Amino acid sequence: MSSYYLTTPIYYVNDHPHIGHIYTTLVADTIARYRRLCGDEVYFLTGTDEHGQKIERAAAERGIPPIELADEVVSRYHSLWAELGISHDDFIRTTEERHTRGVEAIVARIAATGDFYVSRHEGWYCAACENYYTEKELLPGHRCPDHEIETELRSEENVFFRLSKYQDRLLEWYDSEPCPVAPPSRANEVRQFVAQGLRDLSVSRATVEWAIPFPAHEGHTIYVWLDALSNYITALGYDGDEVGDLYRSLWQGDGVRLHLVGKDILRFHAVYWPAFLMSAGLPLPTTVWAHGWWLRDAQKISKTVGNIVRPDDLMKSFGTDSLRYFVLREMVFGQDASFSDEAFIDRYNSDLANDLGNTTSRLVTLSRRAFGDCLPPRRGAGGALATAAATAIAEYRRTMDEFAFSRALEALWRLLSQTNQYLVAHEPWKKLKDPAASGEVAEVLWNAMEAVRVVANGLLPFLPEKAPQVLAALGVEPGGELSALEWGGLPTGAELPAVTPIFPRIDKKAYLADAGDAPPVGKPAKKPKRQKKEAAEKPEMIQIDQFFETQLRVAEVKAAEAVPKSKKLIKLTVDVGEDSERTVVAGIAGQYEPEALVGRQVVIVANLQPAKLMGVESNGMVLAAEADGAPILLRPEKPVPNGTRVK
Ligand code: ME8
Repeated sequence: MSSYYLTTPIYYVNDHPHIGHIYTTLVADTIARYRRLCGDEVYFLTGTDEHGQKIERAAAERGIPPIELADEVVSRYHSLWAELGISHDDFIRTTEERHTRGVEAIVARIAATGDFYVSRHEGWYCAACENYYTEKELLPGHRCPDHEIETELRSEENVFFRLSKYQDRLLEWYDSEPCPVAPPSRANEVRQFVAQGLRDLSVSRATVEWAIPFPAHEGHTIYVWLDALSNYITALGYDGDEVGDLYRSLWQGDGVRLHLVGKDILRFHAVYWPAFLMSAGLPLPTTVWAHGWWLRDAQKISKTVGNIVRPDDLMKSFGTDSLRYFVLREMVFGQDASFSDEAFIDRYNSDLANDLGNTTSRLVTLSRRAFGDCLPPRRGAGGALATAAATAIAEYRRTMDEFAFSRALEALWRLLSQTNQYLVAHEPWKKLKDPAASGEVAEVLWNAMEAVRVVANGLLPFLPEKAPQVLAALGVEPGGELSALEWGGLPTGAELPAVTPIFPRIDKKAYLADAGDAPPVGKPAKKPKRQKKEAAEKPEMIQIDQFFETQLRVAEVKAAEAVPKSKKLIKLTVDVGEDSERTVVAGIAGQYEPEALVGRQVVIVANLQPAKLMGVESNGMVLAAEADGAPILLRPEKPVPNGTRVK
């Protein structure tokens, strides 16, 4: 068993987390979960970067001590990581004593090699990067090339680190096999930067108090990046000569030492950090992997730029696994990607609700119907679908090893689509009542469900909450090893639980609508105010049995009243036949008076999950045609008995 140590950046505590921080951490978590399935001894570290001017200033603006701000943001990180199912082994804070001790030990080792000297320093300082720039690196107006904010011209006496001394060793390191900086385009950038010549680096600050004091240099504190980067080994118990077991096995052993970072901080990880380690005579990371940026309006999503996407709304509305799925499917790892709510909902509806959720529930429904609430007995060796699964598994494993997460997910979705084609070719739903076809139905359903089981096992690193639910729907336990991906793991004839929706469809219009309360009809998700956008939606094709999963019935309105405090909603009491009445809430108040509705027949969706609208529980949805944004109610051409099925 080999060790696999992986880290995220430690995040600044000057503000609460946003989608960018979530992304890196989700990627790390997905890798950690995958490597555990591969049988590696995984150790996954994340944490927070709490010193420096940025934090000092943010706390001052709030009128609180920096540690109070840090405690507040750290608790947000802890709860967010718990909500997202992040499976980290440790969370380091740079204000912890174990960290401070380790940083002092690293600084002492660098000092012992003679790589520090004191000199006067003048440069353009960006407080957001905590970094000096030369004039030619800046944007017009002396603005920071990363944050685009104005920098300050500063002059101070600093301790310098002899970075220039490590230029050749760094270049040699980049040329080692396999290249320790990835992806290759980023390795080239770093190589070019270093090859141009390195200037020594100022590693102390005379003006920043919220930092670790620089040993032997009174009045100076340690540069926040030297402090922060050290977390990767202080968290393992690096403490000078007295190193702990974790450090020994994970940092000195021959396993993987992987730093995942955004491209904004590649230089710190692929130039400064290895140079510090070389100077201190300590082992280097095996890989620094820099991913791209999440953009909004073509700009990096960032606290400093102020165009952030907060995860809370999305997670509350659609569940954390859907966010995990979206970011890993949508971003080609290494490149930039754009975040939008629309893209999020489209992906959710087409991939999760339709391809994965509907395929699973259709198969379970068919199997329960044909085999007395059980899985079919196994027949045959799987044929073409087993071959397709073997191809998908091989592609999945190869791409997971390369961190090509979107391609790994594509491979699984290709198998889902092949499964659906296989079902369409065999049409088992037409043969359920034919005893002579029972063997064929068993074979087709078993194979299709086995393919979905394989997909769900492949999804375990991505969807730690939902993938086990898909497996449970198929009557199987999640596999703890990668071998669970092999064809043949579905039991034969085991009992199947009744179908419950795993990925309920999102009403995109309702979510995106800029309305105060609810959309005209239907079940709205709880939503923040948003821009109304009409997107040309491609219709998705469904099977006839999917349509029949929706029960449409004629109902008669027995009573109607406006919902208090709502401009749009009317509460209807409807009779759906056999003397059964229920409440349905409809967003039609702009077009209809409640009294005019009494006695009228309408068409409702009768098997919709109940939903609360403005505090009133709605048990169904009234159908209406939408003309110029206004709902026009449907009714049968002539009266029919209440409860009549519409198809
Ligand atoms: O830089 N897209 O912390 P930080 C993708 N404390 N990823 C993004 C992103 C975006 N728009 N915005 C942020 C720091 N990230 C230092 C790190 S490590 C020793 C010290 C992610 O809070 C990405 O991983 O600014 C980026 O590198 C990191 O958050 C920066 O987080």
